[in-house]
Amino acid sequence: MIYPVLQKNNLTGAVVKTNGVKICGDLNALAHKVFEGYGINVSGDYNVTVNLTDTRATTYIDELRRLSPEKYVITVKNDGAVIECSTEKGAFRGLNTLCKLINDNSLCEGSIEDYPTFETRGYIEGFYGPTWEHSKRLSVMSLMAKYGMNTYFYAPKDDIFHREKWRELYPEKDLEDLKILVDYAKENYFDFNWCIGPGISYKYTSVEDFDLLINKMKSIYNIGVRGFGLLLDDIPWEFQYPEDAEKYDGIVDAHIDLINKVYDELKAFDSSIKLTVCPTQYSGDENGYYITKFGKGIPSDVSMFWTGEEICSRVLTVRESQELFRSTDHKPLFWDNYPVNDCEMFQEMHLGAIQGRDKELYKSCEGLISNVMEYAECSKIPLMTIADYLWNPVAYNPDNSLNNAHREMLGDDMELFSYFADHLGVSCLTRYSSAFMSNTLARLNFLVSTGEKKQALKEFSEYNSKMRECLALIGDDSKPLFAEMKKWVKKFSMCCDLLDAIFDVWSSSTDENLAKLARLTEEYNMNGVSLTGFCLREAAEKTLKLY
Ligand code: LTM
Repeated sequence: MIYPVLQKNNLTGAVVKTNGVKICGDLNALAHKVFEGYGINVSGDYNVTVNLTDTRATTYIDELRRLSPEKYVITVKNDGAVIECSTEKGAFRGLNTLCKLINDNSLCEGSIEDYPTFETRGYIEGFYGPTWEHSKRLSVMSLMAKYGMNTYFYAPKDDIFHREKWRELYPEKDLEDLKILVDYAKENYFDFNWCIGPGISYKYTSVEDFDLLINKMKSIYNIGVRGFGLLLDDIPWEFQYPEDAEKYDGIVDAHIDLINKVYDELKAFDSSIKLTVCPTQYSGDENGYYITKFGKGIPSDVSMFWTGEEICSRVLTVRESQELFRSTDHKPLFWDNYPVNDCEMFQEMHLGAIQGRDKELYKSCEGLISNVMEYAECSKIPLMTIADYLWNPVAYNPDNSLNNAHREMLGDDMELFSYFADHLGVSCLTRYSSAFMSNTLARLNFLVSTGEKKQALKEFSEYNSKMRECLALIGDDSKPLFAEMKKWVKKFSMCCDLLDAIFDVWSSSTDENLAKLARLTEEYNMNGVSLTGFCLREAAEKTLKLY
């Protein structure tokens, strides 16, 4: 099985064995690059032909009633496969699929017709906290391109040239790194959007500020960027300068004026430029005064971010999306605040699969952009599930998608890792404790209360050994993924100590064992890092009372 799930998979014939491919047809260099990226030998004898053909079959999606440059069709025969598509993007997607099938040993005779359901699928570095290292940016983008995402927004709140020093141009080195990222995005068929958030100090009546803003955008245009974001989130609702308050009726009027002026200036400069904006009210009531006026006041082809009914929304629904369109004349471009874990969420680690987004959301929105965590390696796990959902929401299954993400990141260690990850359930999507732990503790309690203490101790000991095995795995901080999770690994280690202490009291309730359990319980409760919730505390506290 490969991910994202293919839309129409008719690979039902005999298994095709390849010992490497021979690349023919169009886009030879691209095909070489993709196969080599998957470690597939390109001096083999299995013919792979890419045909660029702009036909109905390669461009039109019947089910969605729209055209897509990313659609492709693959025919697989015993002696070769043909990828048909209308653009390089389509070829890139088809080649990725073929590579995954070969590496998964699931290439069979038959055909595939595949295309993305959501048009805009991507992520934003839009969080507060340490910005991603340059190398991490490249690494995440490369992986997400393999999973079919196509859009990236650069908007780190802690890049001072994005907000505080928005008037200043980037230092040379920063600009060089940005250019590398912009070029990398092109190679990976990503639309790159660079964002600026001037609102904390922007003077809406100042010609000088306007010129500085445009000048900054042009400096970014010069490194190849054609997508821009003007973000007015998390800025004061009140005017900062008396001249602004005098000129405009309200803050929304100033925002509309600014956006229209920026848009006109950019379009006059290069009509291919794309603008996305984030309003100051970006969640909640779709019919509020600000957002209604804002949406109707800005050009209809400017994209508008929206985070849903909440800043970090448990669900995103067709209903709210349609309502926003009705009130603002803009389909939302969802800024999905998952897996981000900044601000008040800094003690949580969000590794779960995306859920709670309507399967038909694509019909009423422009797309979905996920706001990531400051932890780039960790973000890859939920991002893969988001990419799966966006490509094929009908076939999306959170558990299967998450399993695949674990396999991608951890290979053979995926099972052990999934036990650990199960303890990190708290996020805006769900508040559940670890199912693994609560089921185990419930079973142990049951055994004890029905007089099966010996069996309970046996199972408890097995469980604790498993937890220790997990700890040994994640304790290896030479691995980038685990290095990012130190805080949660430490808490998991406390969790293992606490479980051992409960076990010791169950085995022998000496004063010494009870005192140790009391101390570890307090230490565990005092540590604010979010791991399992209630069930472990309950087990510890009940043990202290009962023994
Ligand atoms: O969500 C938006 C539009 N803005 C900020 C983000 O920068 C931040 O990462 C998230 C999560 O805390 N919340 C916001 O309000």
